[in-house]
Amino acid sequence: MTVQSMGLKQGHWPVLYSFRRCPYAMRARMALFHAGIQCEIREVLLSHKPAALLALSAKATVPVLQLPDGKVIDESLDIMRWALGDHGLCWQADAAVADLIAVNDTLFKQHLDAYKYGQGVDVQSSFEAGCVFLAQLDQRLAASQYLFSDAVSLADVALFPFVRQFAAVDLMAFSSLPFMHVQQWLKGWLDDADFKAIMCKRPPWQAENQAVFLL
Ligand SMILES: N[C@@H](CCC(=O)N[C@@H](CS)C(=O)NCC(=O)O)C(=O)O
Repeated sequence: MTVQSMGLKQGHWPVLYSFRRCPYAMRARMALFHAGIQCEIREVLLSHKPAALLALSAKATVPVLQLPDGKVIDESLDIMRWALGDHGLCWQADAAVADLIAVNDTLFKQHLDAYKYGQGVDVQSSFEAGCVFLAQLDQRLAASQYLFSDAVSLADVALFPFVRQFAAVDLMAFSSLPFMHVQQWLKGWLDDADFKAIMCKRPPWQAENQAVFLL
């Protein structure tokens, strides 16, 4: 779907404040791209957040989606649900899916940050704690191609950017894990054409520049 088919004039499409490497922003971009929702991408430097972003959302995290009617969605999962819900797409997104995403966004994210940034606790114990979650994912992926079935679920798209980040801390350590299914699943996402498209590099957005980059 294009902005034109959504009945929008050029310049009146959704605007996504995003950060290329942020896993929350990746999952939002994946859903928007999958739904064919053309929007303007404003690449944000987290160290220099633009005033326009701060004015939209006091919590000042990315991603933030501003709709042409002025509505603001500043949680990645809400952006995904908006993109998919409003456009009749069918990634499984029931309570079980939401529960797994919640574990990812709380426990796994904590272990990931501690492993990645060596925060406080021992890096090795954070790695091992993260692996407990990966083992659960591996069990699921041994039973089906994706986390809940042989079709993509919201959880697959919501989680893989975090698993990607975990893997990237130490690729050798990740590839040595006995989690063949997770490794294949992640590789599938990294090779995915939509993922390659949403990872396209863009210069940081500046209010005074007129350049518009579309997703
Ligand atoms: N719950 C939020 C979390 C978003 C989030 O924490 N994003 C990070 C970047 S990966 C951020 O913007 N952090 C603020 C900062 O670094 O100043 C969501 O799902 O959208």
